[in-house]
Amino acid sequence: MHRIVTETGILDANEKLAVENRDCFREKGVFVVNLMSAPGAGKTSLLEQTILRLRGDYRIGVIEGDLMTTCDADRIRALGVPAMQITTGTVCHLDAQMISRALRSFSLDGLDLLVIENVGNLVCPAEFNLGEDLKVMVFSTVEGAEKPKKYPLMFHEAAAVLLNKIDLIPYAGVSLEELCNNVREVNPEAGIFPVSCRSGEGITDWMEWLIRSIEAARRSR
Ligand SMILES: Nc1nc2c(ncn2[C@@H]2O[C@H](COP(=O)(O)OP(=O)(O)OP(=O)(O)O)[C@@H](O)[C@H]2O)c(=O)[nH]1
Ligand SMILES: [Mg+2]
Repeated sequence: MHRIVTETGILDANEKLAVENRDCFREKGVFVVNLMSAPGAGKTSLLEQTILRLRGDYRIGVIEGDLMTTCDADRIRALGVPAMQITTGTVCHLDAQMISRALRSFSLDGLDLLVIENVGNLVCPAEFNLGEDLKVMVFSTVEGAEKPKKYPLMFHEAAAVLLNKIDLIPYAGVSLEELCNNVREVNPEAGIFPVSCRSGEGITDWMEWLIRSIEAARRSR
């Protein structure tokens, strides 16, 4: 009972800060994506593919969340995109307060799109709103078709689910059809995009979806 009360308090406090972050993003006119996945599913690889295709038309910024190291921010900066690394130490997700603090030193001025790459974790990040417009999930297909049913929260929260590493499906023996059906069962509304960040297969459909989402948000502001 006490544990439930405490968790509710933490999530309520987070929600208030997430609203403040959202107001800040709206004021600056920046569209914000919270990119989540289990460790190593391909978030940074997807970001690299996305940046290469989008950077001519949209000004992009990235906030990276990891327990340790600046590896991912370094990969993004190498593409000429401003990136800030948040290192959480032992905390397995980003929360709204971490983003609020990061915004004190990371300028949103002139940005069209901010992508926040969350800490690699299949559960906790989905519980914490950051003030984003959209949550997007990357899932590594080789982890198995049953995972959406076993770990439903992130699949449920995501507006789009990218099923990455489809180039490895022939070796992993996973049924893409079964995986898609399981994602649909957990989240009938989500956009589902089978992709390979290695070969580039399927990335065009994801890009079209993302651009449509950015433009729809712009029109509604
Ligand atoms: N074969 C194959 N490998 C991929 C693909 N996408 C990513 N990888 C590889 O998977 C590994 C992890 O990719 P990352 O992009 O670093 O994954 P991540 O989700 O950002 O990882 P964390 O930030 O540590 O959680 C790297 O070795 C990538 O090269 C893909 O589509 N196919
Ligand atoms: Mg990464």
